Amino acid sequence: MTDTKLNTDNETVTLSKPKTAKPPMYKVILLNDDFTPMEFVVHILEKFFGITHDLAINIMLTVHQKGLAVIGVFSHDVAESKVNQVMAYSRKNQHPLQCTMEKE
Ligand code: TYC
Repeated sequence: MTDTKLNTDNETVTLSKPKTAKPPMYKVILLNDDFTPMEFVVHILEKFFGITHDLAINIMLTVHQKGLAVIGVFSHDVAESKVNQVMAYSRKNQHPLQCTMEKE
């Protein structure tokens, strides 16, 4: 797709850089706390993010040591759905695990 515009002499000129539609992406972030069991966090990462067991352990330990980690980057709707799933499942299991999203 090539964009055009009229110049001051009313001539059509081609814009050198066509605009491309680039939807904003969102980071899904997992936060550390002192109470959620490590195994539960690993389970969450496998269940809702399709992450392998070994990688899930690594990510969980990163959150445990550093306080937070980005789990993935998604479109707004997918990121929101992941956050809601994690929060609902954690509440259901009475864990205080926090998951949030942030524009990239
Ligand atoms: N810090 C927790 C513990 O020692 C484990 C944990 C890891 C909790 C990651 C939340 O997102 C988290 N049991």
